[in-house]
Amino acid sequence: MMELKIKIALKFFLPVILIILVLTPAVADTDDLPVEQAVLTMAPQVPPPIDRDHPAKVIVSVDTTEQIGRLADGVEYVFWTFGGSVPGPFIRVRKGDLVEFHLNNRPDSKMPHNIDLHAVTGPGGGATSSFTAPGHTTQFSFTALNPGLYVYHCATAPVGMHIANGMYGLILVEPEGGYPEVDREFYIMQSEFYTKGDFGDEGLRPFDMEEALAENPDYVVFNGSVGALQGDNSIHAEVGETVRLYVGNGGPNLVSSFHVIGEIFDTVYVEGGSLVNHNVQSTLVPAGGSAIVDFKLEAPGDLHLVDHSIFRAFNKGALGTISVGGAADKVVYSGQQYEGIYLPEGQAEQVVSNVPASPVATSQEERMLFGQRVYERNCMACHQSQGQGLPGAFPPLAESDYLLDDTDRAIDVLLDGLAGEITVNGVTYNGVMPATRLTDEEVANVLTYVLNSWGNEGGVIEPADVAGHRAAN
Ligand code: HEC
Ligand SMILES: [Cu+2]
Repeated sequence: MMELKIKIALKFFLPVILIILVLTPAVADTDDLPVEQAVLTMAPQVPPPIDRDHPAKVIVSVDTTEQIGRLADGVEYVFWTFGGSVPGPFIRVRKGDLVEFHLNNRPDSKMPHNIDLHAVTGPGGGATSSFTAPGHTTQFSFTALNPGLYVYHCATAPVGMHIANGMYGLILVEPEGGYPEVDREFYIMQSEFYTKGDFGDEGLRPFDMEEALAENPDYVVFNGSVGALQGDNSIHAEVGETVRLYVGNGGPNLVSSFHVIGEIFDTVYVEGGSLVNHNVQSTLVPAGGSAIVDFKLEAPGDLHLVDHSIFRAFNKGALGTISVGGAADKVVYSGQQYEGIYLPEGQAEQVVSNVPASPVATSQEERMLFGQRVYERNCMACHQSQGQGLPGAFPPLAESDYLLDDTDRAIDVLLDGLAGEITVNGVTYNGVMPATRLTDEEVANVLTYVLNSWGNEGGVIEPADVAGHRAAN
């Protein structure tokens, strides 16, 4: 009897209880927050400052993509991204905001992705709630409890690889009342790329796990590629203006010694937090960390952003430019005041030491070895590692009838380049092979290597043969 009563009661009240549960918001007092869509910007752009004096519910929606893009001139890479760019979009919220985050993984992705925002207080920074398979979408919410500039990144296994391929960006949580006003704000994010081959080696370059483990990148860049902040992409400001850089470091491995050549940071929000320092030359930006730097522009000209671990700047890409317009103040900076010849006592002339010549092969074995090196640096990007070429683009050198029918002609191909229609093993190619700038020795070495690799039995080319062709032209 008792049991029956409970059953009836349940039957009657359960739907009512369920309806009440569904209608009750998960976070009790966020119910009446005003709702807004986040303004997202791509680097170097920063969303406008927040002028609210109260929290809001901010909706952020970001797609994850896997796409080929430019890493440097002539160099391409398969980037994994937030929002289709590296770094991902800049997100700007206010302390106390409830952020409703939607992660959408494009249907043409091959990998699942998720997001760990360092601004989140909770397991995985959101990663445990945002694992998203290709063609799926997920949602979670968090309250931005702490103000500061925070990195976000993908944290799907293998985590290092998702970050190395470009999955990071910045989220700014403004303190109540915001940061002091400045004239211009920019979004700068440093990161490294690990590729098969060396810096500048052309073609589509795959990720190199061994280099990543050794923390020895070929590229260290600002905003996702070499030159993303140079030339036409330089950022601009005027003398008299105040500039704020929101600087992040996606890593995955290196710590940045962030510096602007020709400026002093008037103010640094150390590590993107609330500690304020003044009059700073270089500030450390940890992997997975940030800094906010402010400075006033007193002199016109080009300022160069660098990682002051300086080989990264001049040899691996970590260079950017702020071109500053306006009138010069000769007291702030005079420009050059004198230039002349300086001869220390007893020295009549200045000597420049000679550049060492490329090594000279003394045996067939060495010719093959040196030739292989020339091939890997100068030919492999197009003709591929086994000389197999790339269908529709680059003809094969392995068992190429065009090559083996007339090995002498190959010397001219290297010296002069080749354009126009040719037929290799019955397939027509109509591309352009640029003339190489190799020495006689190098041409002989690389051709000898090509003629005796991958099933080719094509004999030997001597430097004298190359010299003969050069003279005949
Ligand atoms: C930027 C890409 C590129 C690079 C780098 C390059 N080649 Fe080529 N190569 C081509 C293209 C494209 C053709 C076909 C040109 C045409 O269609 O007329 C070609 C044609 C050739 C041919 C004749 C066709 C054949 O398959 O036998 C030879 C031989 C050759 N290249 C050798 C080399 C060697 C050796 C190097 C390195 C020193 C080199 N190439 C570097 C793009 C390249
Ligand atoms: Cu990912």
